[in-house]
Amino acid sequence: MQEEELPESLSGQQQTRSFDGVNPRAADVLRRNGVKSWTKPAPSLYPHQWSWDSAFIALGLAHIDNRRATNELEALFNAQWSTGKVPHIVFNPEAPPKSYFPDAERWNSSALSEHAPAGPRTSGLCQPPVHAIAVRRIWQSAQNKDDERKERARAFLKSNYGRLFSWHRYLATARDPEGSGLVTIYHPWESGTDNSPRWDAALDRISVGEVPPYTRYDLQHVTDPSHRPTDNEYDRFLWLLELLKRARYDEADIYERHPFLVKDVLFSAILVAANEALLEISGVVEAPREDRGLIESWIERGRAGLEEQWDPDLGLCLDRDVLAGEPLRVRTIAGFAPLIGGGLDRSRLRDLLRTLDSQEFAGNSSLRYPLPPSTSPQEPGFHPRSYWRGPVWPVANWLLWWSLLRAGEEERADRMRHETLRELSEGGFAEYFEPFTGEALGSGEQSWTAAVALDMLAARDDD
Ligand code: 9WN
Repeated sequence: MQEEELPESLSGQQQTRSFDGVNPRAADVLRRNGVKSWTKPAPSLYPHQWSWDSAFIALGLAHIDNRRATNELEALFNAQWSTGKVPHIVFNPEAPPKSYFPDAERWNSSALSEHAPAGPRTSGLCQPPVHAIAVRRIWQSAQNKDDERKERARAFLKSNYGRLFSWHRYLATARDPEGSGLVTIYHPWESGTDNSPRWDAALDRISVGEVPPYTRYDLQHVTDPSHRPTDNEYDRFLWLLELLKRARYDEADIYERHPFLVKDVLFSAILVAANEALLEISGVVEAPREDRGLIESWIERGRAGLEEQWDPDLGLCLDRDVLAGEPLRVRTIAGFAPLIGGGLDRSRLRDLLRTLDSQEFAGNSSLRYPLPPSTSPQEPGFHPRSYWRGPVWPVANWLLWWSLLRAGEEERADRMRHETLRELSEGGFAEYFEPFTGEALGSGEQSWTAAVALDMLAARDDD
């Protein structure tokens, strides 16, 4: 890769530098974390396959090894439930004992639900649907390769389109019985932003019952356990899991009595963007016309649902607590959901950019790099070192960077890309970063961090 020029708006402030070393280092992380046909999110903290991690990993792998990228997603979709749900964890039977909790035994999915796959053991939850976006990247990156690789990519799209479609249909129906365009989550783990203050109010309302005894193994893999979710939060997480098991993971039952039902705007916006990708994929595979009509209607409904959740005072989009019938008024990166959902008019785009550039997010003058903290430093629930309560997460930067590009905001997108790569080239491929110091936190050698770096680096060559 060539020496990279800074975007014009940055050139006065910093010296031109190159990210030459980032690509091979990122590729090495993915190689080292590789297990047979899929990739661990991190060397020891996360020894199984995680759903949205795998989607980001495939997005990065698409630039260096298309076959590994397709294998990654196929391994995940081999564990899809018959309802269409793609589980948030597929357990690795060869993971060391006592390495991650809750384990397959605790979820007990296949014994409790006829919809769980009989083979691979899985959790009973799901995570944001980045997968179709990764599949489209696999297709795009094969376009400048030889005919054989193009054909292989087409065959991959054809054999996986049905799985993607049923995954999105599950989200549009079982997870949105109201037809609101917004996805309901049953557990903070489904949001991917586990202990973000987004969920504090909804979790506080829950009275925790008897949770069977458990030992947390996550705390032994991190340098400072106080950054991980607290024991109090874990009790709530585990209590919700018990309730899902009592409902035998039955959607209607869960919807009737589960105490945590939240319309997650970030999840919903990713679904809208993924539906745009699916629409394109449906064209490549010549899917039935009815499918295309349905996907288009999901996109439209999703955008309308996000618009309903707009808070003009905060200049952000808010999650909605279904049971309390109220928006969850917390300023986090999830509030930029409409940018990710796309299709915005100029004035809504302007509103969102104003918030993004403000002191509340990337414009905060104390930041080490002008990158949005996961929670605004002006929120009472902000914590600069705690999981999703303030640190900068490179995958979140990727989502915003990619969405800014789609919105035609190239200069801002370039800045986001450049600053993310700068942070990674200086701090390594950590799980997340302290926003004011840039200190690398959480697990080191996090796969999706390496993967988004690969995708950002490739943007200069491919786009
Ligand atoms: C629970 C794997 C996953 C990510 C999530 C992140 C974290 C798990 C945990 O790690 O969640 O699913 O144990 O904290 O919050 O986004 O997919 O990297």
